[in-house]
Amino acid sequence: MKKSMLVVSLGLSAVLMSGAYAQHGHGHGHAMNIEVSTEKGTNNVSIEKCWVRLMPSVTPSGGFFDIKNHDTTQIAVIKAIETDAFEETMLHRSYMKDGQSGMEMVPEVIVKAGETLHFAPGGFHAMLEKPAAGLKAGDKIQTRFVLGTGDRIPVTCELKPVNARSFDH
Ligand SMILES: [Cu+2]
Repeated sequence: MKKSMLVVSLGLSAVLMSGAYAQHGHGHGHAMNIEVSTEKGTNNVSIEKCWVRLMPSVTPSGGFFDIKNHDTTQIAVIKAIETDAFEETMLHRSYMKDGQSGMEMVPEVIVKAGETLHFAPGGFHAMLEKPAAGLKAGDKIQTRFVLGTGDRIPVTCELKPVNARSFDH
């Protein structure tokens, strides 16, 4: 009897999860093969136009920004994003496969020498979960971008409402 109730409650949470993802425009996808770089990359990196689409706390919020690699000879490696404003942060990538959108976690993001990589809705994004109490659109949060070298770059990110589409709009 107890066992069957457990099964029912697990089934319900699975339904709730998929509902949350659908609302967020994401589905579950199969992980692609991703190789982790053996290079540490450069420290000559800047992060601009960082913003977070702040969702109700049960739904993960997306973080977006431009990463500029100013080094014309080396790649830049982004390993993680740290912040006290959210309990969990992940690097994610959205993709389309067979007409279905999905997203997956990536262990790092590479920015080619001399190039700028745009994190934007529908592509690479930071996935931020479990916001600190009281966060609201218009607030600014402090984050640290962790590079392959182990260095951290402090970045201020602006929280924006659910209908925000970019840093400027
Ligand atoms: Cu995501």
